[in-house]
Amino acid sequence: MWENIKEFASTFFVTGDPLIYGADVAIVLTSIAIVFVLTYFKKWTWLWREWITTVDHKKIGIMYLIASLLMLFRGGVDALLMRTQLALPNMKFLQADHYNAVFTTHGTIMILFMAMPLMFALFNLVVPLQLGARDVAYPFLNSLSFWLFLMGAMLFNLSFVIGGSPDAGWLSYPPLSELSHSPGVGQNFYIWGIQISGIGSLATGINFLVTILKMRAPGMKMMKMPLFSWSVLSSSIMIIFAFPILTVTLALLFLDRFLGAHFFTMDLGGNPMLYVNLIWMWGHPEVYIVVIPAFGIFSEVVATFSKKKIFGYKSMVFSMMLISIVSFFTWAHHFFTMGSSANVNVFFAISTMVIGIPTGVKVFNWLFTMFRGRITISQPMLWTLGFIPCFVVGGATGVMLAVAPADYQYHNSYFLIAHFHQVLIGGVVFGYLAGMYYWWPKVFGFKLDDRLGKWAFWMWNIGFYVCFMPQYALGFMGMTRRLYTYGSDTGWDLGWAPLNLVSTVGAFLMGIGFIFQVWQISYSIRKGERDLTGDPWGGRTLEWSIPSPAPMYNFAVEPHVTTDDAWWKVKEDRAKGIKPAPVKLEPIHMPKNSAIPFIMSVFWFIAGFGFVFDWMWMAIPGLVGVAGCMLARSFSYDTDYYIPVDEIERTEAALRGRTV
Ligand code: HEM
Ligand SMILES: [Cu+2]
Repeated sequence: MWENIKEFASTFFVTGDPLIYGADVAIVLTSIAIVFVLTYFKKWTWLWREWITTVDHKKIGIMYLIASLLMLFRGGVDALLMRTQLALPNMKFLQADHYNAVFTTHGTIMILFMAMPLMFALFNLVVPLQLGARDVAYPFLNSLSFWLFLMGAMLFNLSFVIGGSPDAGWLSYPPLSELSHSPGVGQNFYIWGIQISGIGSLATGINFLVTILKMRAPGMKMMKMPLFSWSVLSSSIMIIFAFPILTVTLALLFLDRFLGAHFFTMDLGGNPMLYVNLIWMWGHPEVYIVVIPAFGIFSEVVATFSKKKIFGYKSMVFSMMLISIVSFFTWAHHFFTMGSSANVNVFFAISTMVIGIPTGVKVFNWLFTMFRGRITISQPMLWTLGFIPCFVVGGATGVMLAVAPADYQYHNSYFLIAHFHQVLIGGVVFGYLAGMYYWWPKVFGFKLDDRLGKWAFWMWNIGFYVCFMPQYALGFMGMTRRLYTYGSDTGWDLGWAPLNLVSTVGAFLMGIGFIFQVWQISYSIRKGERDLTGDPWGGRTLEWSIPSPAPMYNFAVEPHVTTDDAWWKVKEDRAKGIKPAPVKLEPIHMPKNSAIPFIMSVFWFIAGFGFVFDWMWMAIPGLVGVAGCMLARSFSYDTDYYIPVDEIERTEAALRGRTV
């Protein structure tokens, strides 16, 4: 009996590495600390009422923001571990199999559990306010999306201490990810972590598509909509078409592993390249899903801080929509070396290069907006200015990679690693950070400290080039990706070591940048400049017309829109002495909180955990619980309420008293 338990525990818990024992201790201590603090300060009901059961888009946005910054930390630590191992030849810091696990979790976490939720954070925090709406179209579904994401992310992260991490790369190619080559549970954690959060992402795409199509303030025609909202529309459409492909692909891989099917095996009619094609049919649109909203953010920031209307609004809209379509026809550029015919490769090479055109149009539009503008270099603008050169070089190296015959040299080399980090960090991370700094005062009611922010920016920006420029050269010098170490012959004779060392220094500079940001946030919570105006930057769009932080119903009266840059117009009218027509307050219709999204996601977690370990006694009750929650939701009719006029009056008086 005792022997059995011991044997089970030794396979169930990951053992043998000091890093992992450290993590075990950290997890236990943090959990105890959280429980203690919540109990000591009697915060359990507050947590449940205000956060866990909330359907308010603003609070859901804040929860996404916190979760994604934590994931940025985890993914960043993974990155530093890898860079430490590669700093010098023959390093003994990480073993080969451990290195495999680390690049796998780094890539997966950064894209799916950092970039995606950070993007959803901004969708939630900004879109309804920009549209003049009171919430998203489906607030209940929105909460469900968040909890599914969080449970999926937790399941994935658990593999670090329980069962073992996945280690077949961030896209989990077969045959490596098949049972024959990865018999452990790591790959199952990968499949279920992503499946569960993927359902949430799909639902978010649907939610924001409908929100943008149906919830805009009266008078806001599509072509009067702010560009960030346009970018969210473009991204949501891509999510809706791309995520089902991911779900099906991972489901088929699961059937291979779970039931011994042969979709992607090497024998009995299976074909691993089928998987590679399918996963990139999702994977390529996925990178545009995360980068297009960054373009939207830059458009808002550039216009606001140049004190000008965005240059080329229509061409901006058109290029975003064009990119979202063309991005579905480029996937094979990830495996030009597969052996398809020259004609096939030519098609994908050209479609890839075509994307450069609308992207270039956007870059010129930003430059023309700044041209002769009254530019203020605030923090959001700083990240935007850092982004432009970085993204342009990243785009140019992307076009180099798109040259199919040349890709036989670049493929899977460090040149590729440098290229995609350039667009992912320079485009996505810089973009979302610009967005975070821009909308932070709207969300929290205070600005983030300027001086610490500048330090953070320069550390990130300089660190970025120091880290990734040498990697282009390393790629040309023959260093391949996913390499866990190199000998002193290549290291010193071929000159890999000095470049790798420089690269590692750059990575740590970015790490210091992140520490500055943590410092900046904790400092500004106490000392940050309060925003009493609701419009600290002189904004142009509707979110700046209401107090910061916004009241729970956002707009006391529905705004009526007549032009683009709707709030700018109101301010111009006011300056001319034109008074807005008096309005009458009416009761506001709001959705009620619900515990079902959280409970349902916990059941998904239980089901997922059961499937990971092949424990049907756990998986089936989990699924039954999910079905039960669906039924409970179907029969709950008490889902909404009205905020009475006197309560709105009181809230507004308090807010305006403080704000005007
Ligand atoms: C913050 C600084 C970052 C550093 C220093 C860094 C470093 C690295 C390193 C050393 C690798 C492994 C290369 C290899 O051995 O093949 C890697 C892979 C990867 N990184 Fe990053 N990274 C950073 C940020 C990011 C971000 C922000 C994203 C995405 C949004 C990202 C996505 C990826 C992906 C997808 C892979 C490929 C994983 C695989 O090969 O399966 N990284 N990164
Ligand atoms: Cu691609």
